Amino acid sequence: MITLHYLENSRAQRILWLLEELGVKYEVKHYYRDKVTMLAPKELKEIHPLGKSPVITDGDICIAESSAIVQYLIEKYGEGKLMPDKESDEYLKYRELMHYAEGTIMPFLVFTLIFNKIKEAPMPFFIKPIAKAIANKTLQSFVTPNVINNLDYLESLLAGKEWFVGNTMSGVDIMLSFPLEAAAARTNLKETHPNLKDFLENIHSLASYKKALECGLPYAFV
Ligand SMILES: N[C@@H](CCC(=O)N[C@@H](CS)C(=O)NCC(=O)O)C(=O)O
Repeated sequence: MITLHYLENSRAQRILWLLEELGVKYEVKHYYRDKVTMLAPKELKEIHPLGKSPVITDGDICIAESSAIVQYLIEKYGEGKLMPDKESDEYLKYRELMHYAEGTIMPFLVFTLIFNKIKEAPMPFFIKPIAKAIANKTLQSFVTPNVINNLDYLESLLAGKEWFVGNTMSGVDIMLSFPLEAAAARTNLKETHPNLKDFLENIHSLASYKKALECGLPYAFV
């Protein structure tokens, strides 16, 4: 039996969506963030030493890292669905974007969160203007231009099409749902990146996505 270790308001939502899309039997174990630090509870470290979510167990197998989980589940249970043929050119794009979701776009979105938090963090009054200036400068000169560059790239991949790889839904769409939902929470995508906004509206209308929302814990990104 597959068990998904699911932390509230986390990347685990996309794994739940994948499990629903695959139509496999699974169970979900829920975890709650610390109300002050927002970190995961220590029980998650008993499942995997990193103590992050998502993590899945499947019999004796334990896998962390969303993209590794997505690939494992699709290859083991997908019966050919949700991934291109391994010999095709599309498979190369699929693999690239699988790595890209957590390896490139996510770090810039996390930097955005961290530098905005620094601006609001409690600190001695005489340090606050300096910390704020450094945070603003880093956001303006490095972080935000990179977020825009990545959103522009993804927007271009969806020109005239519904899914990121080929013309059918794949694991890449599932992987990219989280960074795009995180970006949409801060940006008016309808104005800046309409293809990405349409993509989000499309996936949010799927029965599998709606069922996953029902089975999970609060997910503030939708
Ligand atoms: N690259 C990892 C990131 C895992 C991760 O950082 N998960 C966050 C939730 S979205 C987490 O567990 N945060 C709680 C913490 O850091 O204590 C993945 O894609 O699975």
